[in-house]
Amino acid sequence: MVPGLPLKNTRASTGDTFEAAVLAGLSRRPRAIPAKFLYDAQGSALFDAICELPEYYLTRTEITILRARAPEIAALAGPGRQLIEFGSGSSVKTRLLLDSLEAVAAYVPIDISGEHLEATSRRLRADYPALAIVPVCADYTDLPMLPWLPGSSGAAKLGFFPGSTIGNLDPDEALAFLRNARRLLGPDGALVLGADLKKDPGMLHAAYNDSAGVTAAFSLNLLARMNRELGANFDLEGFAHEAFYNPAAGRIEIYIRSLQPQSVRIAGQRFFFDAGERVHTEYSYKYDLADMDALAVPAGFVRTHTWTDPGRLFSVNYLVAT
Ligand code: AVJ
Repeated sequence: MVPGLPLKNTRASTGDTFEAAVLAGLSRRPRAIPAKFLYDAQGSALFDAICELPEYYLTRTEITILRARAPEIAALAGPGRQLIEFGSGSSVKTRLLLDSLEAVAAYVPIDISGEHLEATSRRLRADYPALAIVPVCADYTDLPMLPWLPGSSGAAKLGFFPGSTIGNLDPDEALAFLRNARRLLGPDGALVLGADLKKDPGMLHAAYNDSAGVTAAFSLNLLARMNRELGANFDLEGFAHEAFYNPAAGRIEIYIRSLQPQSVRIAGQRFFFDAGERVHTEYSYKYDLADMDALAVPAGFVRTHTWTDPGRLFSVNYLVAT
């Protein structure tokens, strides 16, 4: 075990750079770029704007559930846990747990963005002066170990993975993530997992095709990011956001579609797009409770509690290590 990973000595990711991922993703068929690259500073700001949209019910519904159920979650978890958050961002939802959990041994936010981690940790330290905060700058899908905390080495761990971020992972990736989370959280571990529920396809469609066009801007920011960072020359007017619910697969599928035949230069290479050709950017899987169990059980968890809203739009699940 390594003694408490200091922020500066950690690696953001062992995975691909943006350039390598783009060149590889546009060179294969079907074309696809991993969703994690949507979240540069501008993409993160656009995602925050998505969360405020009337059609995008996910964030506000989950926050309402967490606010109502935090005392119950805290009672289940018991006192003295280390709280481990996978993809902590601005830790807004975490505060709801921190306000109810008793005698938290340490809070370990894991995030790929070092700037987010530093700013968020600074704000949290001001508001929770007694809390030990140990940020880890890493890709949470690919994390070999948690920091060794001498002060709370025996503490049981509570994982937190809100936001239906699990929906971005395909079933194999979701299982691999949960297995790794189970390993990191240990035999006394538990996980609070937020997941968007299956529902009326019309409502799902609206959530990913908002009338203000913010989701389209979020998608197309991937092209703008290539222009900014990879010297690409995408004309954003020549592409469109496309999102629809695939009921057989239980997921929203998101693509960027080329509106005409065109040629684009990216990092010194030339790429041709046919009229109508698509680049896949995101899946957003929807989980009913049977889907959740089918994922949790083979990963070494049992779902003991699920909380939802009156409209059954979103679920917050309590999984316990088996
Ligand atoms: C952050 C993965 C939960 O799937 O709803 C929102 C991302 N993409 N609108 C989702 C997203 C377009 C979001 N997650």
